[in-house]
Amino acid sequence: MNRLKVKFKRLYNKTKKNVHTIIKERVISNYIKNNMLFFAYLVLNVLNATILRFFCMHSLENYLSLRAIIADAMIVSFVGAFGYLLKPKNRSTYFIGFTIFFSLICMINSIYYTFYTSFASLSMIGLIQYVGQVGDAVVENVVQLKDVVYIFAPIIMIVLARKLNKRKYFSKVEIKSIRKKKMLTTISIAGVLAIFFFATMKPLDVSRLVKQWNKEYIVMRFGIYIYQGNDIISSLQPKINSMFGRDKAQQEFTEYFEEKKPEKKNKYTNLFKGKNVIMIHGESMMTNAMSLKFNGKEVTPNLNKMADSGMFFPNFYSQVSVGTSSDTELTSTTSLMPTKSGTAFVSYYNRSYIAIPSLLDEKGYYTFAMHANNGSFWNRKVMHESLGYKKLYDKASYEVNKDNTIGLGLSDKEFFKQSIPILKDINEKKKNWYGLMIMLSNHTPFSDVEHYGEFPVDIKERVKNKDGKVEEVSHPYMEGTKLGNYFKSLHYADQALGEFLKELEDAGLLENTVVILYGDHDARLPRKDYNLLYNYDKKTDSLLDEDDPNYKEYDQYQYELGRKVPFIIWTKDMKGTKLNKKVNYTMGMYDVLPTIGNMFGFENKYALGHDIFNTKNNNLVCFPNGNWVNNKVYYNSQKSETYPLTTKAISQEELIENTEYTNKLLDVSNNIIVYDLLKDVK
Ligand code: GP9
Ligand code: MN
Repeated sequence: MNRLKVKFKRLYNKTKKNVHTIIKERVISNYIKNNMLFFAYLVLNVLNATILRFFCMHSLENYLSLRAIIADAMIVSFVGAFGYLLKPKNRSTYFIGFTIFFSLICMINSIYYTFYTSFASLSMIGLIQYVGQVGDAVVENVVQLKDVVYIFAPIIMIVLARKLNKRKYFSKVEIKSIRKKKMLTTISIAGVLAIFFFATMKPLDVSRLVKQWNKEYIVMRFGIYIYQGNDIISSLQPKINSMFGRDKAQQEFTEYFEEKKPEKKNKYTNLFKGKNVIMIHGESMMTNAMSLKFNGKEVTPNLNKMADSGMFFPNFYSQVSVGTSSDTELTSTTSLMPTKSGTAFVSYYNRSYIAIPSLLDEKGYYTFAMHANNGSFWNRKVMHESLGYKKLYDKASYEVNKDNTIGLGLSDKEFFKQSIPILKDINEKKKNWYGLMIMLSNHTPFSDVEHYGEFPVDIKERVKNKDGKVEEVSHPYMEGTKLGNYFKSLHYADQALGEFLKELEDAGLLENTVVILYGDHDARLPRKDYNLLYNYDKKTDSLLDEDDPNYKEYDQYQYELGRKVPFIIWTKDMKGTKLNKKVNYTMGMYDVLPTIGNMFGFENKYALGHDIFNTKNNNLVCFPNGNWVNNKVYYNSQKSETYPLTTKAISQEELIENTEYTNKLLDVSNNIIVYDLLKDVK
C-alpha cells in the first residue's frame, strides 16, 4: 500500500512539474509558433468542414457538432503528421497540397448537396452527366458563392507559406530523427482526439457508418472527411465483389431458372387486370399488434377493419437485412433477396432489375412513389429509377414545417392529406397508375410521444375504496416503456391510414383501385420489452416472478416468429365476397410480386418467390441470414435448431433439402444483383 502511495506521489509531482514547465516555458505557444504552417493547415481545414455543415445543415447543433469537429481535426492532423517526414522546404507543398485536397472535398460536396440534398459518393460518379437535369434542381444553382468559399483555405496557406519563406522559416536543417519525433508528436495529437472520439461513440453510430444510408447523420457525427473515406471504401466494395466469379454465377443462374417451373394460372389470374394500385409501405407495422387492445381499445382499429374486409395474410414475413425499409422495397418489387454485403439500394443501384413498376410501366401504367422524406434517403431518388418508377414525389413535393412534423419528418396524416390532390391529378391524366406510398411517422425510436395523440397503454380499473366508493385506478403497465410508445405511435399511424382511406373514397379514387398494404419490418425492439407485455404484475407494477405459474417467457423463437408483418389486399367492395378472407399460408415479402403479378396480369420469370395460391401450404420463406420457415417448422441456421410449429414432425431429409434450397436461393439472388445478371435477359 505504502509503495503504491509513494509511486502515486511521484507521478503526481512529475505531472505537476510538467504542467508547470508547459505553462512557464510556454510550450504550447512555442509549439504553435514553431509549427505555424501545420496549425494553419489544421484550423483552415477543420473550419472548411464546419462551413460545409453550416451551409448544408441549418441547425446550430448540427454544424457546431463537437464530435464532428473533433473527428475532422483528428483526420486532418493525422494526415498532416506525415508532412513532418519531409524536409522543411518541402513541407509547405505537402500542407498546401492536402489543403487543396480537403477543400476540394468540401467544394464537391457543397455542389452535390445543392442538387441531391445529400453528400457526394464515389459510387455516383457515373451520374455526373445528369447534373443539371436532376429532379427539381435549378440550373442556376450550378456554382454559387457558398460552393467556392472553401478556396480561401489554400489561398491563405499559399500566402502564409510565402511569408514564412521570406522569413527563412523553412531554411532550417532538420535531421531525420527530429523529423520523426515531430511526426510522432503530431500523431499523438491525433491519438488524443481519437481516444475522445471513439470513447463517445454509440453502437448506432457504427452501424450507420457501415450502412452509409443516412449520410447527413454520418457527416454530423463523423465529419465530412471520415464520411468521404468511408464512402470510398464502401463504393469500391461492389466493384471488387463483381470482379471475380462471374462465369460460375452466370452458370448457376441459368441452371436455377431452367429448373424453376413457371407459375401456373389459377382462379386469381387477371382478377385485377386494368385496375390502379396504391401500395402502402407501412413503416414498422407488426401483425402481433393488430390483436392487442388497451382499455378495450384496439391499437390498430383501421388496419383491422381493412384486414376484416379484404384479403389478409396473417402469416406473412418481411425478409430484410441491414437495408430495412429499402430491403423491403427491393424484395416486394423485384422478388429478390437483400444482398449479402452492403445494400442493393445504396451499393447496387445501377444494376438491371425486373420490378413491379417496370413491369406495369410496360403495360402502360404511370408508376410513381410518394415519400415525404428526403429523396436521397436510401438512395431512393436514384434506385427508384432503376426499379422503373417514373417519378418520386419526395419531400420537395410536400409542405413540411415544424408544426406538421413527427419523428423523422412530415406526419403521416399530413403526408396522406397532401398526397390526395397529387393522386387526383394523376387519376385525371393517366388511364392506369401504380403508386407506392411510403409512411414515415411510425419509425423507431417512437419517442415523439406528445405528437401521437391520446392512446393510454396503462390498465384502468374501477375498484371499491375503503369507504365503499367506486373509483378508477390506473396501473402503469406499458406506459413509459419503448414498446408502449411503439403502440402509441402505431395507433397514430393507424389513424392516418383510416383517414387516408376515407379521403380516397371522398375523392372518388377508390372506384378502380386496389389498395395493397405491407408492414415493411418489425419495430426492432429488444425481446425483453415484450416480456413485460405478457408478464405484467399489476400488484407490484413490475414483471411477474419467473417462478410464478402465470409467467410465460417470450422466448427467442416466439420473438423471431413474432416479427410477422401485415399483408393486405383490399378494395372498397371486397367485403362479403369470396375474396374477403384470411389466407393462412406461410408467405414472405418475395412472394408479393408473383402473387399480385398473377392478379394484375404480369409476370417476372426471374422471381425467387412464388404465387402463394400455387405453392399454398408448401411455401417456404427464407431469411437473409439463412434461417427459414414453412408451415411446419422454423429453422435457425446459426444454431442449427428447429422450432416446431405443428405436431407433424419434419424429416431430416426435408430439413437438409430446405436448408440447401435456402442457401442456393440466397446465392442466386446475390449473384443476380452483384453480377448484374438480369442485364442480358431483360
Ligand atoms: C427513411 C425511411 C426509414 O426514409 O423509409 O427507413 P428505415 O430506417 O425503416 O430503413
Ligand atoms: Mn422501415
